[in-house]
Amino acid sequence: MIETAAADLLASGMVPLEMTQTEIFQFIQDNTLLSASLWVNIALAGLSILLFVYMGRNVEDPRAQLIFVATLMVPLVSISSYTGLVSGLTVSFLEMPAGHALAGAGAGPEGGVFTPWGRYLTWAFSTPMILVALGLLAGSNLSKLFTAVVADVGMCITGLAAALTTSSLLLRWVWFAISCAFFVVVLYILLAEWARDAEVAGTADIFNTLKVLTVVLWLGYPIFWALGAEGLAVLDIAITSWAYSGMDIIAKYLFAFLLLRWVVENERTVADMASGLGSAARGGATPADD
Ligand code: RET
Repeated sequence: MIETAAADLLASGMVPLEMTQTEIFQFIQDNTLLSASLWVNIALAGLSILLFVYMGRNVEDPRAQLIFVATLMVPLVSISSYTGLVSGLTVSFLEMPAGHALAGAGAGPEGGVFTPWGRYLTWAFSTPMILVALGLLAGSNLSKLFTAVVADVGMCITGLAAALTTSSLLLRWVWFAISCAFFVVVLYILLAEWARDAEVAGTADIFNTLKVLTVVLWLGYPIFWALGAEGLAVLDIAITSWAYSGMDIIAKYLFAFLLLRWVVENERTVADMASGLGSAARGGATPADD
C-alpha cells in the first residue's frame, strides 16, 4: 500500500520532502533523460582524466606542469561531483517559497523541487582550477589571480545560497544578484586584465580562443539557472540538467583538451614566461637570447 503510494508519487514526479538517498537515487534513475545527463559526464570525466595524464607524461617545465595539474583537477572534481549527484547524495527536493512558479508543487502541502545543490558546491572547486590554468597561461600576477579565484568562489557559494534559500523568493534572487556581481569581477579579469597580460606574455592566440570559449559558456550558467526549475521554472529539470551537462562538457573537457594540447606543443613558450607569477608584468615571454 505504502509502496504503491510512493511509486505513484515517483511516477508523477511529485515527491515528498523527506526522501531517503535511495529514493532520490531511484527518482533520478527513473528519469532516463535526467540520469543520462549525469552518467554521460561521469564517463567523459573518466576518459578525460586518462587522456590528460597520458598527454602530460613528458611535460617537464614546472609552470607547464602546474597548468597540467590545475587542468587535471577539473575532470577529477567533475567525476566526484556527478557521482554525488547521480547517487542522490547531493540532491534535495526543496519547498519553494511563496511566489515561485513551483511553490506548493509536489506531493503534500510542502511540495518539493529537484535541487541538485552539489553542482554549485563542486563548482567552487572546479572553476577556480580553470581560472588558475588560464591565469598561468596569461602570465597573470598574483593579485589578479587571487582576485579572480576569490570572486569565482564567491560566485559559486552565493549561487549555492540562491538555490538553497526557501524562506523568501526575493532573497533567492538577491543571492542570485550577489553571485552575478562576483561573476562580473571574474569576467572583467578575463576580458580586460588577462587579455592584456597574454599579449605581453606571447600567449594571446591560445588565450583568446579559451577566453571566448569560457566567457560565452559561463554566461550560459546563470541564464539556465534563471530559466530552470530553481529560477523561473520555464524549463523542466531534465532539460536544465542537460543544459548544465552540455555546457560542462565544452567548458571543461574541450577547454582542458585545447589548453593541454597547446601546452604540450608550446612547452618552451610556457617555460620562457619567467618563473613565478607576474611574468607579463615583468616583460613577458620574450625568448631568451638563444
Ligand atoms: C550561478 C547562479 C547564480 C548566478 C551565477 C551563476 C554562475 C555560474 C557559473 C558557473 C560555471 C560553472 C562551470 C563549471 C565547470 O565545472 C551559480 C549558476 C552568475 C558561471 C564552468
